[in-house]
Amino acid sequence: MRIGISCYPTFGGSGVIASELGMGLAERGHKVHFITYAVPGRLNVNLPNIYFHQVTVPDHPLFRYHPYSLALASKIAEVTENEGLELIHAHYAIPHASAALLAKDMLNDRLKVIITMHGTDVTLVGKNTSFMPIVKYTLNKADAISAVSIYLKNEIRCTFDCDRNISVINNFINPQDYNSRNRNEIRSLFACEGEKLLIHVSNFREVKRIEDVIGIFLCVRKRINTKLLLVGEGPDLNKAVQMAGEKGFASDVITLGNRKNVNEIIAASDVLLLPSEKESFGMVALEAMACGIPSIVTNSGGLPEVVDDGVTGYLSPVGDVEGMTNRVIELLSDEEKRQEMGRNGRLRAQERFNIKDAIDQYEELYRQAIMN
Ligand code: GMT
Repeated sequence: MRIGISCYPTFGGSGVIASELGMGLAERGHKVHFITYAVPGRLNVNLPNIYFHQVTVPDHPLFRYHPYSLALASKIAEVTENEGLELIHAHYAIPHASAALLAKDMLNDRLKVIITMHGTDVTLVGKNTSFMPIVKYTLNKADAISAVSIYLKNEIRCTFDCDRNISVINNFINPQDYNSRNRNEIRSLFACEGEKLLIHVSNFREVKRIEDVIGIFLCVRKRINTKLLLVGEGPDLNKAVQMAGEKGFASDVITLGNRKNVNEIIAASDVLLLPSEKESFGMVALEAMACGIPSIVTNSGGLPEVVDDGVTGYLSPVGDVEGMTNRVIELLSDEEKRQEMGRNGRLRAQERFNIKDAIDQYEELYRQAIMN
């Protein structure tokens, strides 16, 4: 197939999934064209069958807000004409899927539009009154829709009163990208002998409850010699550093920014913290499982579909800093248990969330959309 993919080219889970999917499809012989404003962080453009088309928005004195969606729609239409795309797979409803529908209209329907809803495009952005009508329209007009968890599928149904068929295709990992080969070497960059390492990876937005990450770390730090790695960038990152600094632990919190080798950094840690208000899926918890690292997560949104409570990590109520602290201390004090949970997680990630199955499911979704 000749496939277009549009996504946010950032380090967030939706960009990671779009990139890994594209590379997996290319490996199976499909021609995959990425259409976005920058090369996605995880995409290897040097692979056969992978192409990149940059969307640019010219500056103009009349533009108070740059019309990226329109430039994207024009680019999708242009690439479809030039490369004979059969379908475009849009990750995140706004603006990717709505722009793809506009391109489809420009091409007199000669393009199928497949949307994968990722989470905040439903739970935050989609619910906003400025966007609700366009997301609803987009869902009604798309040729096929997928959601990354059962939770998200149900949210789409309720939020947009949507009775369309929605396929649940879970996020996935490629097992060969996750190993602990460099664990000791990377660990020694951050922790001294005998020190433990907690890790949090996110875009540091309100929904991630960064104050709980720091609250848990500070309580654990009182009992066990521990450092905290913060990977990613976002508005609440400085708040986190400040909170730790106020308690005199600034030097134990290590900020790493966005990292391409996040897999290796997670694999070098002991426990992942993800105390989010809500996650449609929680890609980083799956990545931690694939690395053999247990996670402490909240039992909200799609997280219970990813983390098996007491088997691959622990689920706690949102805001239960004390409960999550106790779980972390339990794991840091019992290396055998921590490793056993890690092994369970790795196995579950490989068996239940394998890239091969996910690509099979996406290919089937594409075929159905093309046939209809
Ligand atoms: O809005 C975000 O938080 C970023 C967004 C993304 O683009 O990666 O994350 C969402 O999609 C991920 C990939 O499917 C999921 O793993 C995350 O759980 C989801 N974020 C939320 O639901 C908050």
